[in-house]
Amino acid sequence: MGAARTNAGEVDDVSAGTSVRGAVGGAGAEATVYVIPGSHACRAGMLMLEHKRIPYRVVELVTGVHPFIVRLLGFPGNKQPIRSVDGRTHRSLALIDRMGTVPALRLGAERVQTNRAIARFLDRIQPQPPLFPSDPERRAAVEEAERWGDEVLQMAARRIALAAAARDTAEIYDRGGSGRLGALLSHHRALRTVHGHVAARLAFRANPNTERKLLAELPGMLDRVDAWIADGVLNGAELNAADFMIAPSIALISYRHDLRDEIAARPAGGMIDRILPMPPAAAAAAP
Ligand SMILES: N[C@@H](CCC(=O)N[C@@H](CS)C(=O)NCC(=O)O)C(=O)O
Repeated sequence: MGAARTNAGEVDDVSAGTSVRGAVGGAGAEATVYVIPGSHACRAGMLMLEHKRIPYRVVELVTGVHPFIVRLLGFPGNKQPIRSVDGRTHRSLALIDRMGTVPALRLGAERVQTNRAIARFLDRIQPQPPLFPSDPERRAAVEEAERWGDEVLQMAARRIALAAAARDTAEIYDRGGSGRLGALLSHHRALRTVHGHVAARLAFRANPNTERKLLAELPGMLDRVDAWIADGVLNGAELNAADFMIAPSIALISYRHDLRDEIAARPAGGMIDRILPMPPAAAAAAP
């Protein structure tokens, strides 16, 4: 089904988290997050758990069969499609959405899917530190950025990265074997290539035509992120749910050699350096 590891090495203060675990989940309850390797969406969920200092176990599922596995694990999936490509949800995407997406979080008896639901669930069970500002106006601004990060940027980032990887993995950092989000799709190089092709063609329609349009839209999307940073909605003193939603998508786009410098030169580049710094071992893989 997948490989399990704890994130003990990744959370600064596991002992602080242990007491939290007892408080939120009852005796023995442990947070488990089901993911696929290198997923920007999954990293958003993991970052929120780390923000809350809730220790969690990561179970990596095999990419491609993961929607079926999360369903078998008792997650409900989505009655309505939650994602679209070029303004519509085609049949294979609708099927995957119905089966269910990752990140999928299990904590005690609770099972929560989608980052927006996970953010609200985490704020409910453990209010501190918050994922949303308490001031209603500032909260509305963060929620707007979070929604855009979920509905627009997350899919655009996935398709922009997939379009390059499906053409030639040499177009992305370390051929997708390492980077800010780790190895993408699979830890095995050959499988990564296969998954990339299948995802690009079947699920996400990432091809030279759609890529042209996405790349034309990218500067506007990055401007939007930079404007939110300038307004203090993103990358402020206290990070929030929108930061954790958006930073992994920018990090994924920056795997592309041809886009990395443009991102690095922007405030959005500073944001990913703060939230998702390049792991030292991955930096060594730089060309
Ligand atoms: N936007 C949702 C969905 C996340 C999402 O699309 N997850 C992907 C992994 S990156 C997934 O499970 N996809 C199923 C598939 O496309 O096969 C969220 O942030 O929770």
